[in-house]
Amino acid sequence: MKKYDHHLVDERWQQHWSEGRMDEADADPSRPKYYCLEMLPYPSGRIHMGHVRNYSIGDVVARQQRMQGKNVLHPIGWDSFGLPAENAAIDHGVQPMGWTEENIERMRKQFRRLGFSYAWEREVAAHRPDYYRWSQWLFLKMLERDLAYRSRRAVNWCERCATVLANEQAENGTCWRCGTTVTLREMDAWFLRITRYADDLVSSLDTMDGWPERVRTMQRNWIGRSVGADVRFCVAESDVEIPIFTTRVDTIFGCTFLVLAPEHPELRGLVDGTPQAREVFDYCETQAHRNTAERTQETAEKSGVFTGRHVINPYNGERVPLWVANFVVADYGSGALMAVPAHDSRDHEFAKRYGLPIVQVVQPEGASCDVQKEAFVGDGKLVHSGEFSGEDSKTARESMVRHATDKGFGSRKVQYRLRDWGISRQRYWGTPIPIIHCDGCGVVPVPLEDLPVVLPRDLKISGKGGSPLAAQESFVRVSCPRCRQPARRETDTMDTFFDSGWYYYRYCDPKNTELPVGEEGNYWFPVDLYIGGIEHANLHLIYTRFFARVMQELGLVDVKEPVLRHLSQGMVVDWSYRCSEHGYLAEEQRSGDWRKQPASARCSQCDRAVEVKKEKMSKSKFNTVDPDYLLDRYGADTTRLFALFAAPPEKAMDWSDAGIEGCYRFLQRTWRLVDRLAGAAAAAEPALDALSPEARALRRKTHDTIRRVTIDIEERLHLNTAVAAIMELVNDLQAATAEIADAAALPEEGGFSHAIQEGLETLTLLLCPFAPHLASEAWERLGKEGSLVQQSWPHYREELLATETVTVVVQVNGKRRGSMELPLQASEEEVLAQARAQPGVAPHLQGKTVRRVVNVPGKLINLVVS
Ligand code: ANZ
Ligand code: ZN
Repeated sequence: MKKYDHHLVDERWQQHWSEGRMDEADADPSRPKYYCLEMLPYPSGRIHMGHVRNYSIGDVVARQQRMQGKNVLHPIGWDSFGLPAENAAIDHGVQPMGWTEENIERMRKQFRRLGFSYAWEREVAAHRPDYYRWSQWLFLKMLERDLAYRSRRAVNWCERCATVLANEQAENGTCWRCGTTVTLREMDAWFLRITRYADDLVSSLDTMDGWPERVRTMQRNWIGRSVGADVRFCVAESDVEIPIFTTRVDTIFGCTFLVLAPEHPELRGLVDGTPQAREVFDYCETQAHRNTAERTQETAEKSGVFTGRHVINPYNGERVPLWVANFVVADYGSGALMAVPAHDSRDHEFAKRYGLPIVQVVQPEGASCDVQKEAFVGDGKLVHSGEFSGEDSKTARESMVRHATDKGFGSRKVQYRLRDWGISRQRYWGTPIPIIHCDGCGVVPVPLEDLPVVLPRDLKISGKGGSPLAAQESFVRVSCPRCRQPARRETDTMDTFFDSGWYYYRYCDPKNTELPVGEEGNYWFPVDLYIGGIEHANLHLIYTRFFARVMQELGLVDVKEPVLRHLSQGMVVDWSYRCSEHGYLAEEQRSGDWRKQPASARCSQCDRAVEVKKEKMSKSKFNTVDPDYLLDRYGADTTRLFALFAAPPEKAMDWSDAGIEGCYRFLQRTWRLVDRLAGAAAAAEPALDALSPEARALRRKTHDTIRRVTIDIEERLHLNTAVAAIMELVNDLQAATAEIADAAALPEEGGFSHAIQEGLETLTLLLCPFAPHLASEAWERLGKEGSLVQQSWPHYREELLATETVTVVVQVNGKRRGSMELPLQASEEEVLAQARAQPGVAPHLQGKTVRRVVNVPGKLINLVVS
């Protein structure tokens, strides 16, 4: 007997696959393709359990699709630009290039050790000139189409990182990387006009049924399509007009004040020189220090000041005061709103605080309410609304917009929350934006034939005083491509989300020197399955959909929605231990029997009881498990199997030491089973009716396992239950052969030895996507020809699935009146005879005639009587 030595087995098969180029793929229009994609990792230098999980899921699908005969593209690459490399340079004086390349090398080794079947020949990395050259090319093509533009804007600024942040990187008013409070700053920056596609990006979501509803909902909210009206209010004693955006024009007769954002462009002109000016400007000054996200949170305190001016409501000519307040967002709608405190909670809170009038104009249907106490925010019947009184809200919204359009003071408006994508970063380690600034010619694109604009190497990176690129004279000085006069290079680099927005196109054609992607893209696209974390639902996954539209417009790849099916995998969680005094505790800082009983843990420094909970694995919480340790101790297959078995892919996966031990024992048991029963000559398949009951039961189990595992992988993506089904098969094969010493002792009668051989072979094939190393070894041990990973996926046979008896429900006129156990092969006459004889059925047939019989074989018989 040979022992299962995971070190030998892992290495042996990894070498075999790579020597045979078995994971590489070549476009071949004569074959059906499958594009299995996982989100590309940031090369931090070490993989974590989250990676193991994500990539194990993808690998199962890729391997299984190959066995199904598909031409599978399963690539990997590196999201290798970005802050950490630069921070490492600042902290440890290393060069980002060397640091990044070393990290990639280390992680590539780890991925190989896990046996992931990647097409390594197609590897891409964002920081390599042969990749970012095409990021620059795409940027210039967008510029040609007015999809990229430069604009001066108040941007989120992180003092600590000395960089501009996208809105989404400054959620809750803090920098997503370092947590520093974000401030606003006016700056020239580059934007991508993603809003051009806002409508299409929302409406197309309805057809994307291969995506989780949760992700689609998040994107709908993120893009935030609101249908409403633009209405212009005139400022009294002035010729200034203030447009407002409202989704509730039906409430406009209840507007008791108008509110501007502190940054509103008309504000200064309206109050300058008035007695209120001082107070208003002071107020705006204090608000400018607080960023929008912080200011407009539901819970944030609402404040404001009266501007001293009034505006005229165009519907009724009423004069209402004009305020400035913090809860109005400068870059949403028109940066101004009509306040209707009776019907909007925010406005209500504000009106209460400043003693402004609250006027009800919508009456709830068949109920009463007191709008002085609380806003009524629903639809209802209009009151005190002039000619519109009596209409219901919905109708009124339409007739009132029509009225505004006819009179010329307003119109229908669709408003999006989505903003154009600011891609400028004042950072070194990113794709240089290929632009030259010339005093004479202005903004000049770098000619396409001059690409790439190469990022200079070996800079001094101190982390202080803005962009290191701007300080690099040899980079900045250039002559203008148009007039040849001295000019300056753009020193902003691109947001790394640009790099990761299109990388999966490059995989299709990674060596193309003419285009970012050629004709091959049309063969491989769309991506059949894309796996990644829910944290990317809004940004990355919206950007990829934007890029697909751009690619289509550029005539490169003719696919609008780039991803057919998306799986957002859950987190990997484990216990964390937090002391109120000493923070998260590392293992050596915990005392008590915490390994067995987490809840009993105490802090070894202060002996306090600690807060114990399941949290996402993270280094800062000291609750990570090192994949390298698992690979050393258990090998690739156990590590993969546990990552897949512990939970359904989209749910959180709870780490458990016992769980991984269990998987290890399962694989050893599987090996011993195969090893013990392998070696006999292939037994012939007997006729079905010659099968003994045991052989029949075994074969039923085998074929039912094929059915379950296939559906679990291909349809449900429930890889945990697929593993469970394989485990059951091993148990049954083991139980059936418990008394049998070796293959020679397998009895042939009744098809037993054939059933066992079929079971073992099937087991090996089904296990292949999950534990490919051990399964390959087992395949060889069974004396089978060829590499396991190149075998065909097994098919189940319907006739072998049949159980001996089935439960048939009996109905009379559609009502259930009983049930009976019958042989599966029972004929309709037999079923009918048995049904009539059922004790619960006979009374309902008395004195009636059976007009019709509906027989659903194996399930149900319905007697229609009258
Ligand atoms: C009057 C009104 C009455 C409103 C009412 C709501 C309820 P969504 O659905 O998110 O698009 N609004 C408009 N511009 C704003 C800005 N720059 N900052 C903050 N709020 C703004 O929200 C649209 C509503 O948000 C608009 O409809 C407006 O308030 C407010 F009973 O107008 B509403
Ligand atoms: Zn010039």
